[in-house]
Amino acid sequence: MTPTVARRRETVIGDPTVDGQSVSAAWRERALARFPGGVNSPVRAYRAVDGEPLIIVRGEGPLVWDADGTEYVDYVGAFGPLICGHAHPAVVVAVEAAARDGGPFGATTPREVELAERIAAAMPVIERLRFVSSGTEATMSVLRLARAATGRDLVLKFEGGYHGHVDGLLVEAGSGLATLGLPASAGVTVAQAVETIVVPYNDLAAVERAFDDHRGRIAAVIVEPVAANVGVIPPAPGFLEGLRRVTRADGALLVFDEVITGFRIARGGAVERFGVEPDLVTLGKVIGGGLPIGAYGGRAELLDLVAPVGPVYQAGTLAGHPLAMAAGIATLDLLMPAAYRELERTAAALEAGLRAAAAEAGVGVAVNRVGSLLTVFFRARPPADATGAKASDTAAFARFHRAMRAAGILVPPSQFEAWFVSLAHTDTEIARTVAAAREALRACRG
Ligand code: KE4
Repeated sequence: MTPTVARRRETVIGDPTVDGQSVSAAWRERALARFPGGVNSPVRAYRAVDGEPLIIVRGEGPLVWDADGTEYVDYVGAFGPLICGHAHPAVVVAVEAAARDGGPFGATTPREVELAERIAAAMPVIERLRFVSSGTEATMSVLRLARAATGRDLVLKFEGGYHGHVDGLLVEAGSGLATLGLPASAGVTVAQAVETIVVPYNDLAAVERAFDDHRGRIAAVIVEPVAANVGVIPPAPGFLEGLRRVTRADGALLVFDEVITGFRIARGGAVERFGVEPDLVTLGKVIGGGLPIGAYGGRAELLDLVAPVGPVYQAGTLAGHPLAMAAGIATLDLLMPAAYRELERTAAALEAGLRAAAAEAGVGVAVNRVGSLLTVFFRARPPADATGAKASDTAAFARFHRAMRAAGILVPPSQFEAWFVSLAHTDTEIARTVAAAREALRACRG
């Protein structure tokens, strides 16, 4: 069988070689001079896979091209926002129109209202919301609101839960911290960390013990209703329902961090998929169609505690940015029921193909999938929490990642990041991916 190799696109940005090095290498050198690690977000550095970070110049549908013209089937999808694929025509047209209208204006615009109304229609628990410019701002703000609403200080999160780089939430977090093996972040004070209680995901007994130990002092439980920052780990049966029961009994608020799952695993996110109603929800990624966005929302009586109505201050120069609103509206208008059926079909085909490829190669992997979120864990059994995920063979994953990249398939550069399947991925890309995985898994047996 001829080895699958990455395809090259005839148009290359700049000269294919610069002083004898590739165009990508030249860009990496210049980036290293300007950004820590040459990146504007740590997980892009490819350190966990011993790879040279990609310099990507263009994307279209399910594909991206690097600065040397190499083509990749993309499962990073900007880590979640691009559920409709790269440069979807409807999104491009909407953003162009918004750009022509000028702005931002430092004032409310109709597009903000239109996006908020679409979100509320899909997630009725979100009677009111506030747009911000990132998921981090959303989670930071929602915890300030929860503390104000309850008059309590403590927050409970889960090992491996990643909720953005909010000081108090960087304790035992996932995503880049898990990727880099960082238990927490330097610069977070003891005072900030001590107000965060951390228990294992899917461990309801540990949650109940925490509430027994801190009766009446926990403002909120913040949870990824599907853990996706230690790889994809679904909630155990009854886990989310248990969180709802325990928080309600104690007077604490339940926060679903749906920055990844919102409009991804269902139009109504985890709230719809699992039928458990939190008090507050954070959103991001998909609702901005790839432009900078975040949102936090919930019942009106809670959100009306936020300035200018109430005493909780939160603000943002570019909140509700017209171009992000336009991209979000265009994206959500593409996410009709048929779209979720297609995402399910495509992602299920990918899961089945990967399982078959691993079985043929005789490599023990566990594939976890929820909708179009998927992770191939290099361990025999699917993990139920962060400890289990971190027991994966990350060296084998790194070999797999490198082999897939050489075959023109871009898997997220960490065992602890989810693969994102988009509406742009067709049977063609799935077949290319499974063929490459068959070879890559054989090669990464070590
Ligand atoms: P941002 O501040 O990165 O927009 O969102 C923070 C955030 C909040 N909540 C959840 C559940 C998240 O997954 C994230 C951010 N996700 C990571 C990827 N796992 C962003 C990628 C990156 O840090 O570069």
